[in-house]
Amino acid sequence: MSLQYSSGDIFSFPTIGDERGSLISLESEKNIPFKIARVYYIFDTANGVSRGFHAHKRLEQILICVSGSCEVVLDDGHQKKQVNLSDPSYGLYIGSDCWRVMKSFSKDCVLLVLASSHYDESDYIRNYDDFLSYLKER
Ligand code: T46
Repeated sequence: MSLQYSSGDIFSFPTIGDERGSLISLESEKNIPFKIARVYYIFDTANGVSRGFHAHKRLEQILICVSGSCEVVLDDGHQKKQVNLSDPSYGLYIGSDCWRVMKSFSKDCVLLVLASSHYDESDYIRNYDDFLSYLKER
């Protein structure tokens, strides 16, 4: 667990550019603060759809909007923070114990996610009241 980072932290990735265009390199435990175990991407999101509505008990992730734009609302049970993602050179860190909702996807949005663990449904808290109870019990 990268305890020095908090959900909502923004990572800035150096762009390597030349006359051909741009390139960004992401490396485990270098500019990404954990070992990358899984990569997935969300695209072709239907108009008006919001996703997420869950928290994770242990998972750490970096979200990068590599095309288009979307908004992410983070909620730690006390405060909400909204982050707009529209630049592939920035990544949004989300750690454990953070409720997230992704919304306002542009038609061309491709949201790339780097995750610290393999997919594990038992790590999800998918009910908001359960999330609040989980925070209280810890
Ligand atoms: C998160 C946000 C940012 C898999 O089989 N493997 C996977 O690696 C993932 C991520 C999902 N799935 C299955 C589980 C569901 O049956 O794909 C289906 C859709 O997943 P979900 O409804 O959880 O998708 P989102 O967009 O609400 O949430 C996803 C991630 O699940 C979640 O960890 O933080 O993106």
